Amino acid sequence: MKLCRFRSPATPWPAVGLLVDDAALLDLTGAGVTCLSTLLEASDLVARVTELSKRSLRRVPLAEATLLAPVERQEVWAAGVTYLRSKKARMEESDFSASAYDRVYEAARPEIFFKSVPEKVVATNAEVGIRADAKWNVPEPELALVLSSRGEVVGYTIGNDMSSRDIEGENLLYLPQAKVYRASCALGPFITIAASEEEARQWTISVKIERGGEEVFAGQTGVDQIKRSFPELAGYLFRSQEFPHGAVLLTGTGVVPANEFTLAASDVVRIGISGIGELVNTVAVV
Ligand code: DO4
Ligand code: MG
Repeated sequence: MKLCRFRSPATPWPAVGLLVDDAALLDLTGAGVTCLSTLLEASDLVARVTELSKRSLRRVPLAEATLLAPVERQEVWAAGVTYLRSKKARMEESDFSASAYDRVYEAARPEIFFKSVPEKVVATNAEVGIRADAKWNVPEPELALVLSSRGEVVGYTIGNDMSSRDIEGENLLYLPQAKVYRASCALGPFITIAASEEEARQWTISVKIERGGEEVFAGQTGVDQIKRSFPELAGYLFRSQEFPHGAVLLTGTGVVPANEFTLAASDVVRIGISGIGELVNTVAVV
């Protein structure tokens, strides 16, 4: 079951939708559901959405809908160095920080950093940013855990943790600048619910980058390569802090292009996760 936020010619305000037959959205407004983060708080979410799916609600063809980022009031955080590939890439990027990456990969406490407030998250088909003052920029395709205020994993979406590798590599203390800037976080298009961690670990994550219609990078990994369990990551995020509206937690990247590669303006980044869909964004210098 896949939920989303969308607009359509008949609903120019953000509405909550349920994907049906892979081709249409059931507009949940008619059932009184106007806030996705409130719906995600339901203690019996799967039963509630199953019941909604049986109602005779307005159907909007997917082609007529503009999909919005599936966050409203949730802060977005990100875990890092959760895949061996990420640890190796960061150690290559900086002698200065290599031991920090090596240590955090093995440590009990994961790396977790703040990524975005919801209003700064970009949706599928919108532009993601590369910093004007950075020279080495990459997308980071990541599975994102959608967490309730109770810290439970209630769904999954696709995240792009856009990153400036030269800024990050120059000094670890520059990490917030490498990670948090205009249009540096994309999420969407759907939130898949009713999948266990065991099922999600069978999904593949792929990324394709196109430049002028040609593919300039393609890579793939599996969710099963994430070193830490989902409750472990969520548990650390929720230590000593509350998220009254829930939170989104990106789980780290396992696909890193070769060191010679950097994104350019107008590149198209396509991130697919088999159980969720495809997040597509064009790159712009910001
Ligand atoms: O510490 C650097 C960031 C790590 C990260 O974002 C990742 O592994 O995905
Ligand atoms: Mg990342």
